[in-house]
Amino acid sequence: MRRIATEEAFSIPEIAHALRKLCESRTGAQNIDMMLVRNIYGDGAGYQAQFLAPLLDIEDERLRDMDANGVDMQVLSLTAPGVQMFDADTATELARVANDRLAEVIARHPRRFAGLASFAPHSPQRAVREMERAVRELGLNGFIVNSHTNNEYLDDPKYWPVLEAAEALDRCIYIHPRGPSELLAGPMRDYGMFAALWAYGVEVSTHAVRLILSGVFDRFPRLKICLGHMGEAVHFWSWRLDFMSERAQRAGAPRLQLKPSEYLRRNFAITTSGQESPLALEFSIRQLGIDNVLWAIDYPYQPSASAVAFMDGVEVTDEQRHKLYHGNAEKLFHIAPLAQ
Ligand code: VNL
Ligand code: MN
Repeated sequence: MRRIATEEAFSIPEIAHALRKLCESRTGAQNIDMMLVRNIYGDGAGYQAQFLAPLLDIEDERLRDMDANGVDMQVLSLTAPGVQMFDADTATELARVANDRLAEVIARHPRRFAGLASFAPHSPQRAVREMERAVRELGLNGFIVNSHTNNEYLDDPKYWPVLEAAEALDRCIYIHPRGPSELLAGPMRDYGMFAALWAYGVEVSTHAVRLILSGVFDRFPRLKICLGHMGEAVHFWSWRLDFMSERAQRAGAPRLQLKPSEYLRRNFAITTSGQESPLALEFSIRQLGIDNVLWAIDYPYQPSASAVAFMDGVEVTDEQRHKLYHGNAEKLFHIAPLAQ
């Protein structure tokens, strides 16, 4: 059984270095992303400092971990917050370097790695050029964006060129979490909620609902958005989103051609990164359809072994397991199927 893991994080020394500089230059900042960045890239005191080495390693320990756990391929993406905390010029340049590096690694291990391209949303025109280069010249498999950029979301018309490019290039945009935007962040500072425990899901689910309700999927009907962490629970709200959005439209919200639940089935795919609940998976398959659910680990933040054990063990048909483990990923990310 070919296993393709679809939300697997990496970084490069240039970006780790730039993030470390950011920690030093904004020491007083209470910004949640700075808490996150310090955790990994700061003075080594952060509780997540152990992730820095495995993020930077792609071809040694990572490949051994994949071999040991029967993971055939990782779809790599530049880890959060990506390039989005830097100024537009720095972000544009670092995205380009990260994409080049990614393409080089994939060229050396075409059966082991695929990759999602980064871009700097804060400079939409240059982002579009990088997206085109990433697909046409580098052959990358899709795009990654770490949710908001300077507290703005992709439904903002200034970002429509990015959505248009993704649709035209037929590559999905994977919306990965970062620390929540300013006004969502306040209540997330306590009890360890600020990142993967809770805040990440609030941030990305809010982003997804904004996209749906703004009507961008009527403008870009073939745009595909991928959400990790079992869809950040957005589809759990399908019925209520449908019901309440009708009410909101009657009260002046943008008119939508479809119901939110219909956009979720048509324009979204979700992955199981960092969510090993069989019940949540069963619900997701029934709500979104088996073709829209993909397996992921969230390496190195989550262990490969339990992610494999989870997907090996869930009670689905063989045909469904094939789709979850690789068939859907091959289609969504344009990965060549193995010769029969
Ligand atoms: C992620 C997941 C990041 C779990 C984390 O810390 C974490 C991620 C930065 O998916 O980016 O603990
Ligand atoms: Mn992740």
